[in-house]
Order: sequence, then C-alpha cells, then structure tokens
Amino acid sequence: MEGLEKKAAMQFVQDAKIFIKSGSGGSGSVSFRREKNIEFGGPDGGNGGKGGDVLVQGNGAKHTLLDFRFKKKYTAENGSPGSGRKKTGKAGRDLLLWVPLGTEIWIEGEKVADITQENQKITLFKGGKGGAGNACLKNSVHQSPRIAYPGESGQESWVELKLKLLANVGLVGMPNAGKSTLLNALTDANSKVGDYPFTTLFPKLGVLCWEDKEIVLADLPGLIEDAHLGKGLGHRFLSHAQRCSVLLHVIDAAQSDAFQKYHQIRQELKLFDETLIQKTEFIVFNKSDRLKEDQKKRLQDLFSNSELIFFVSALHRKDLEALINKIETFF
Ligand SMILES: Nc1nc2c(ncn2[C@@H]2O[C@H](COP(=O)(O)OP(=O)(O)OP(=O)(O)O)[C@@H](O)[C@H]2O)c(=O)[nH]1
Ligand SMILES: [Mg+2]
Repeated sequence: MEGLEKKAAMQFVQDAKIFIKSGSGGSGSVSFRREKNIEFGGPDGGNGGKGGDVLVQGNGAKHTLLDFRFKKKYTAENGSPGSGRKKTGKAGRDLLLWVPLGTEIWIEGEKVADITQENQKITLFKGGKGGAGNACLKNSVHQSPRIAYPGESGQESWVELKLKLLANVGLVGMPNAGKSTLLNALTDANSKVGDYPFTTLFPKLGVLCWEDKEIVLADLPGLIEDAHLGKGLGHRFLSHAQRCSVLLHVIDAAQSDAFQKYHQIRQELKLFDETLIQKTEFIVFNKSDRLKEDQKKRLQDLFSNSELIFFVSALHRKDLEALINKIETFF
C-alpha cells in the first residue's frame, strides 16, 4: 500500500512547507551637502527604502500546491540604502504567492490565514522599514549628526500551506462503493471509475447545478478499517471533508456486512476529527439494482435510526431525484 500513497501524493499535492522572508529595509545614509561656495553643508543623507512585503493571493485556476514542492525558499526584495541629497532608497519589490482556493496558512502550529475567495489577498509578512538617514536625524541639539540607522529586518519563518478543498458535500465510504460513479451521475464531473479498490487516488470535485444553485461535491478516496493506522490511503484526504457541511456516506448495498462496515468508516471519521461525525450525514445505499426487496427491507431495519437513507443506482442513474432534492434543501 505504500506505493499507492506515494502515487497519490505525487498526483495531488495538498501540503507544502516553505521558508518565507519579507525584504529588509535599506539603511539610512550619512552624507553632507558639498557644494561649491558652501562651506558647511548640512546633513543630507536620505532614508533607506522599505523592504518588500510578502503577499498571498487566491487563484481559482490553481488546483494543487505542486509549485511549492519544488521551490522551498521565497524572499521579497530588500529596500535599497538611502543616499546623499536626501534621496530615499528604492523600495524592495513585493513578493506575491498565488495559492489555490481553500489554502490554509499555518505558522508554528497556528492557522494565520485561510484563502477561500478568488483574488483574496493578504499581507503575510510586511517588509522592514527603511533606516533613517542623517538628514532626518538633525535636530536643535545635533545639527550635524554623523550617524544613520540600519533598516528594519524583514520577517522570516517556515510556513505550512494546507489545501482543504472548498466543497459543500463530501462523498465518503469504502473503496468500490461507487462514490465516483455517483459523483459522475450527480454532477458535471468525470471521475475515474473502476471495479477495483482505490481507483480514486485523490479528491475530485464536481458541481451539482440545481435551479439557481451550484453545489460543489467532493469525491474522496476510499476509506478502510484501520485507516488511522495508515491502512490504504490512511486519513490523508479526510481534511477535505472538514469544510463540507453534508457528508454522503456511500455504501455498496449488495455487500453482506454493510452495517458493520458503515460503523468502521464512522469510527475512522471520528478518529480523524470528531466534528466529522457531527455533520449532517446521508446514507446512500448504492448498487440497489443488485438488491432484492427483502434485502432492502433488512437494511432499512438495520439503519432504522438514521433519518436520511437513500437507495440508488449510480451506475444506472436510478432513483437519484429524491437524493438530489434532499441535498438541495441544505443549501
Ligand atoms: N451494479 C452496480 N455497479 C455499480 C454501481 N455504481 C458503481 N458500480 C460499479 O462499482 C465499481 C466501483 O465504482 P467506483 O465508482 O469506481 O467506486 P468508488 O467508490 O469510487 O471506488 P474507489 O475510488 O476505489 O474508492 C465500478 O465497477 C462501477 O461500475 C451501481 O449503482 N450498480
Ligand atoms: Mg472512486
């Protein structure tokens, strides 16, 4: 299974750790006016230029954090030093980092920003101020200061980027339950389908258009028992369910131990993040085309405590309307 995880990590980069530094301010200058016929020119050293800021901006055209896997160090330009004739140094250029929508920014274990909107822009680190030149330091006591100040240092830190997809509804469940088939049936997506487990190796989004609403669904790779111990693809994609307000728990209705498997998956969700099992959950029994009436009745009895149960056939696109109608009421 290790190879599987590697493949998934290569195809969908959802986290990155990078080193970021804003520009330092330029130093102030010590200079005196020297002109013909003027014997004692006053101080005229200019201030240093401001260092460049580091900005982060959301870009809906980006879908992974792949760029940040290769380049690890990001530095904004330093400000230039001031010079004579009270000339302020040039400001350092800002550095702009484009990230996919849904990117969280973490520093030392703390979330400092969440980029969720197209073009949403934040200043992550401000550039350092330029140092004062001696022209600026002149006062009634010190008429000719021979000192100037260095510029302020830029801020620097290791920063973690974590991509958590922006989806309203997350599809979770065992491999092979038909999650991708269901996503394709409900939305414009074309998620890969296969009759083997772990066909889907990274999350895939689709949009369900219903009247004037656009509801985003995320097909998440399959979960198995002991995923929390790293089995299968482990818990690596569950963070994408955290932003969803509704989860569709897709179950292969034709399997014999549906009830037990259902609870195994719930346990895995809980072990990753307790709030996942507090979300609104639809139980979607897929592959109902293979189900006899008495089997269906048995499942209904077993899951009698759950309010939102649907029997569908994603493959044959049957009985999806009730499910769509219900999803729609939540948004
Ligand atoms: N009979 C029947 N087969 C279905 C139905 N839905 C999906 N399948 C089949 O079940 C198999 C698995 O479907 P997928 O959609 O790839 O399942 P998945 O849950 O996305 O699987 P992973 O990506 O591996 O987690 C495929 O062979 C599908 O054709 C259904 O409603 N009825
Ligand atoms: Mg799939």
